Amino acid sequence: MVVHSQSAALDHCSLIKTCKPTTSVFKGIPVVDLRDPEAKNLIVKACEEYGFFKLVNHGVPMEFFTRLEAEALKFFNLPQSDKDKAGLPDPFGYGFKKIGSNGDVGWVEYLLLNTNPQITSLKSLTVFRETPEIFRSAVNDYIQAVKRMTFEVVELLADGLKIEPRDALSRLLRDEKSDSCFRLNHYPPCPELQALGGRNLIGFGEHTDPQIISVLRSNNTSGLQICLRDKTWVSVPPDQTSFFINVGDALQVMTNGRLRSVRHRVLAESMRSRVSMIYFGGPPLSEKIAPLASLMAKGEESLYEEFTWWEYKTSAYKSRLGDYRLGLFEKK
Ligand code: GA4
Repeated sequence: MVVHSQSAALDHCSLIKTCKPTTSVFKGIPVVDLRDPEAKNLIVKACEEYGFFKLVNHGVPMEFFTRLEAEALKFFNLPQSDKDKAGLPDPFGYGFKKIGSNGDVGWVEYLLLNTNPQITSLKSLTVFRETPEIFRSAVNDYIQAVKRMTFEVVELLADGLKIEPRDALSRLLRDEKSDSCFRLNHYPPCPELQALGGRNLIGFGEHTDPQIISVLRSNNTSGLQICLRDKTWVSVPPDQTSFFINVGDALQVMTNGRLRSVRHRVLAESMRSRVSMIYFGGPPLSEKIAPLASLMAKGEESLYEEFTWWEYKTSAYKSRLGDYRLGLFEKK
């Protein structure tokens, strides 16, 4: 996404929403140290209060981040015509401004990849010409390490919530048919933002993630915001060494609303480019998504109609980004 002139850039921006700048950098993001003996309780508390937390001491080597970030930038810095050869994200490939298939747009370009099986056949890799292997191994190493760490996190969460068996969540992510995906986002700087009267350009509009859990790592740029329970938007201070973890819609249902998926969005920066990498851990398509029996109090009823992940995903992919997608599945 190379910006040629101010007017061209503003043309580009014209469909993309802006919002008032939010000044509040939130100091209260819960931080969980994966090696803390109390981690399981802290994860539960963070997920209950915010549906979101920062994970430190996670054991994934920084080298995996920097290698993948460099590879991602190599791709995003290719000429637009080369990137376009990578194939549209239907569902996996390269996307430029368009998000989903229902008219949502953002100041973002991205690669969307399947995590099962390993990244082997993605058409977009051919644009790397002589270096597809380097990209492939950077993605695979990163995903493998992040998955392993995520399994541990959801097992701690299950422990903390006293879910039985302990692998009730992690087995869904470990399953070779798990419908998980991976996204590399690039939010180019938008210097012309100043011309928009100090407003912020929406990089990725507000939404919740449909899956069980999402694990994000970004470079040191700000932009990520979460919506607190009182509906205020707050900025998450960036930390390129840590992960940010989101509760997704499926986990909300599996905990019968005890944990809530967090609404979040990304604002573009005017001077620096943001790169983020997100693993979305989802269950197999055929899996029934319903409250886990061990979490239900005596006589408690599910807040949701029963559905499979395939049904939910199909419905989600027909929705607009900002929709409250679980609404369709709530019991009346
Ligand atoms: C949000 C979480 C993931 O990025 C994603 C997104 C997907 C897409 O970009 O194609 C969706 C969005 C996400 C939710 C609603 C639908 C589908 C765009 C959109 C408008 C890959 C996912 O699984 O759902």
